[in-house]
Amino acid sequence: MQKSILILGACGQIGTELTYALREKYGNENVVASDIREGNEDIMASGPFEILDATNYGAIEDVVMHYEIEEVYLMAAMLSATAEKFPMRAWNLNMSSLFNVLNLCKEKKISRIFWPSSIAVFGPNTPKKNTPQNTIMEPSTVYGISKQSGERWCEYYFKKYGVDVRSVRYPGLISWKTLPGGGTTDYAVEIYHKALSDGSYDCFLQRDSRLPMMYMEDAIRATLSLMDKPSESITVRSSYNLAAMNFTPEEIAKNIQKHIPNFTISYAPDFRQAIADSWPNSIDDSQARQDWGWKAEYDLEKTTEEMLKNLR
Ligand code: AKB
Repeated sequence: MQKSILILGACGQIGTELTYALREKYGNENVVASDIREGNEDIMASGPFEILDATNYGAIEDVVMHYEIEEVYLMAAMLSATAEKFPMRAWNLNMSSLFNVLNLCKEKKISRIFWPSSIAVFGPNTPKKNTPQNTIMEPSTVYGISKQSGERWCEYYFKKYGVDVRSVRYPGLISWKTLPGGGTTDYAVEIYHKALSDGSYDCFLQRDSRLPMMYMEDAIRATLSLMDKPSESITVRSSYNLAAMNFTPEEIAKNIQKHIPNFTISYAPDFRQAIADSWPNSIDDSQARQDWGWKAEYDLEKTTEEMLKNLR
């Protein structure tokens, strides 16, 4: 099937792998990667690449018109830890980029949008275990507030203007191809790098902080699968809960020790501990399973094997 696609934030942690997957599926020339600055050379060389600021409506519109774009994946965002340091910049980036793509779709310049939400939409008063699709949402972080507001706007644009926007609440994502930047779940990637380079890791979360996580391959598969489904099968237009595994820093360390017996971990919780404490331990994703057949394939065991094998 032919389709022309634009990815905003293509050089980030998810954007990079999404670009590879979409180019593989739809052909390099049909997938325009863009970012605020030059980044991953492979992404820039393997297909069309544009320097694009996701907060600039006019600039996005020009690229959309030039390449006759049908679908936009908006992956540009400021994540939880960085957003606590720059609240207004985070709010501006996360919200204005979303309004830009929602409005492009409302104006019928594009026909479909993917926008990622996060487990950060939940807050301290949300049930922590098996957090349901519909529950108390009182996020206490800037990032979480922007994602929850974004979800409300997505649903509003769908109901009011028929905008075909689709979304999942990503848990912490683990990949070996790209490093994450500015998130609270980043420790679960750093730990593999440090285990191999130093044989030890000083974790910024405490030993028993349980958080929902997912291997990147699962996250990309979920994203592509949701975007492929007929509109009628999508009953959630805010954002779908999505789950794969959950673990604590101590559990991931023990798992790594099965492969690197001398690996040691120490704990020095910083400001990110409070963010982690406000998020769920595990997620109920039965709505996504029911509506579009979602099922994760990677558990912690398999993730550790893949991470260590590829990073070695
Ligand atoms: C973060 O830690 O901020 C992100 C997220 C869970 O959305 N990885």
